[in-house]
Amino acid sequence: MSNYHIKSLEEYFNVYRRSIRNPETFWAEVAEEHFLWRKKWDKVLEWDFKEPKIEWFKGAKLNITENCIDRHLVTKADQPAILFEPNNPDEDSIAISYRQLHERVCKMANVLKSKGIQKGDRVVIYMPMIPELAVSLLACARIGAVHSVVFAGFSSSALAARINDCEAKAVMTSDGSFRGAKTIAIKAIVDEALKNCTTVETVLVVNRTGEDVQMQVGRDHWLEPLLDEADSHCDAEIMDAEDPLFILYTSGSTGKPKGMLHTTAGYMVYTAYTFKNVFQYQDEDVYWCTADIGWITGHSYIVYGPLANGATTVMFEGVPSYPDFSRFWEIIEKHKVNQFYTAPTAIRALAKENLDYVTGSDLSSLKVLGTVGEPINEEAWHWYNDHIGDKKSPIVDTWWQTETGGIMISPIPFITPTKPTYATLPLPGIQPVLMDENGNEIFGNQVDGRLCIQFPWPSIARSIWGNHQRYAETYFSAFPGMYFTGDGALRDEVGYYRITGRVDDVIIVSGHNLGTAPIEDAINEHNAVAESAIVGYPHDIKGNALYGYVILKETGENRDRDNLKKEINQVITEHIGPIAKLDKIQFTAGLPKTRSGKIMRRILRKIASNETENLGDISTLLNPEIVDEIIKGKI
Ligand code: 7RM
Repeated sequence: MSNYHIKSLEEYFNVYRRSIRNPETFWAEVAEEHFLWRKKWDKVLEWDFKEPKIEWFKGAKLNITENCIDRHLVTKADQPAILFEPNNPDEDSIAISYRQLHERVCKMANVLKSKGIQKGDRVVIYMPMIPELAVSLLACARIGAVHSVVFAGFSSSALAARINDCEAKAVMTSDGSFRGAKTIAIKAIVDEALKNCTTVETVLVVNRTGEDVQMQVGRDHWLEPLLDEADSHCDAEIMDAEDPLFILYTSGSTGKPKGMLHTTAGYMVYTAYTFKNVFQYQDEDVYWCTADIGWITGHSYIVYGPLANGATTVMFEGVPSYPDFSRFWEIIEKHKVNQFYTAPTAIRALAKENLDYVTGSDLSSLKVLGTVGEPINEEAWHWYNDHIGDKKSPIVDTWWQTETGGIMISPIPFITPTKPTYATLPLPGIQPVLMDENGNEIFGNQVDGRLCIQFPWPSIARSIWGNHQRYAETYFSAFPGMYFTGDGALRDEVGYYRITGRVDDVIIVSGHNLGTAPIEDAINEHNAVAESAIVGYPHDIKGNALYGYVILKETGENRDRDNLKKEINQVITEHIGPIAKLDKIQFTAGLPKTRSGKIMRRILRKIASNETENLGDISTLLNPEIVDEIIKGKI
C-alpha cells in the first residue's frame, strides 16, 4: 500500500522514512495504484546528478490527459472539472464538467492536428485566464506537443524571446483580455512579437473581448469556427514516461530566461500526489488556486495536480481588487471554496484594506489555506489565519520552485502542527540538506545554510531547453552530487525548515550571515508598516550595511518619519539583535515586483549602492514606474 493519502502525523513519519529508505519502491507503489498506464515501466529510477541525468518510470507508456480526464468519465462525467469565474462579476460563471472538458480538449487537439502540429512540436500559449487556456495545455498534451505558456502580461519582446528560444511552430492566443477595469489587446502584442520570429506557422485566436484584431491570411485563424467543425474524438498520443510535457520559462535574476523542461510521468505522479496530501482534497471539494496558469503554480496546482485527482478546480480571470477588494472573498462564498491557495503578496495587499471587505462574505466553507511564492511574514500569516481561516483552517506554507515541478516542503494540514513563517517538513521522497559555503553539510538542528536536495524526486526539471550545460552549472555544480535550490534556509529545534530568502540576496554584515526574510519579517511587525524589503550596500567598516525600503500602512502615513525609523530599528533589535539594525531607511509607496509578485531586490540593491545607471532589464516588472520614484527618494 502506497499511503497515497496520508491521514495522521504518525503515518506521515512512517511514510517519510520509507520513502527515503527506498524511494523506488515508494514511488512505484504510488504510480502503480493511482494512475492509468498503457504500459508499466521497466525501471523506476535512473539518475546521476553529475551528468546530470534523471529518468523516472523509464519504459512506461501513458498519456497525461487520459489520467486527468478520460479515466474520470466513468464516475465523474457530470462533476465540474473547471469552474470558470470571469473578470466581470456580472458575467455568468461557467461550470465545465469532465465530460465537457473531454470534448473540448479533443476538439482543440484535432484543430492543432489539422494545422500540422505533431508530437514533439512546441506550441506557445499566450492567453488570459479563460477556460481555453487550460484546454489548450491539455490539447497539446493530448497529441504530445510540448506547450510553453507565456504569462499574458509579458511584453512582446519577452514573448518573442521565448518563442524563438523554443522554436515554436504555433501560438495560441486571444483577441484581448479583461483585467479589472482594463481591456488589453493581447493579439496585437503577439503580432508585434512575431515580427521578430520565423518559426511560427500558425496563430490560433480565441474570441474573448471582441475587439478589432488584424488577422494575417494563412497564418492566423479564429478558433471558434475551427472548434465547431472539429471532431470531438481524439485518440491520445501514447507517450514515453520521459517525453517532454512542457517548457516553462523562469526569468532568474540575471541573463536570459531559462526554459525549464518538464517530462510526463514523474511530473504527473508527483503533482497529483502532492495535491492530494497538501490540500487534503476530498471528493466533491471545491479547490481554488489564484495563481495564473502562466506560472508553475498554475500548471501544477490549477491544471495537472487537481485534474489528475478528479477534483473541481476554480479558474479566475480577474484581479483581487476588481470591482473592489472583496472579490476573492465573494468568490469563496459563491463557489463554496474548500481549499484556497494564494501568494503572500496578495495577502499583504488585501490585509492593507478595510476589514469590511472580508467580513461581508461567508467564508465558512474554507477548510485549508495555502501560500506560495515568497516567505510569508508573521503578521500576514496571522491576518490570513485570523480573518480568512477564522483560526480553524490550517495554513500550508508551501515551498517549491519552477524547477522542482511540485511542492517540496509544506505542512500537511490537520496533521503537521503549523508554525508561522515555517514551511515545516519535507514531503515524502524529498531529502533536504543544508550546506555551508565550503561545501560541507550542516548537521543537527537550530542551524542555517544553503538549501540543497540530495536525491531526485519524480517532478524535478530534467533540463534547460537547448542548454543542458547551463542546467548542469546552475543547479548541480555549486554542491557536487546535489541539487542546489539557490535558497537559504534554517532548520529549527524540531527539524522544521524556514526559507530565509534567495542566497544571492543574503547580506553579510560584520561577518554575520543575514537572510532577508527574518529581518523584513521583524520590520513588518511594526504596526505602521505594510511591507518592506532590505538589501545590503557597501560600507567601509562593516563591509556591508543594511538599507531598508518600507511601505507604510495608511495609519502610519501621518507619523513622524524620524520616530518611525527609531522604532523600526527597535523592533529589529528586539526580534533579531542590534547587528541587523538598518543604517538607512527609505519610505516608499511601492516596491519593484516581478509579475508573479516577487520583490526584485537586485534593483533595490543597485539603487542603494548608487549604481542607478545600470539597472538591467526592468521591462518585465509589474510596476516599472516605481523605480524612478525610488531613485528620487534615495537617501
Ligand atoms: C512556486 C514558485 C521559486 C522561489 C523559491 C523561493 C521562493 C517559493 C516559497 C518561497 C519562501 C515559500 N516557483 N518561494 N515559495 N520562499 N517560502 N513558501 O514560486 O520558481 O517562481 O519561485 O520562490 O525563493 O526558490 S518560482
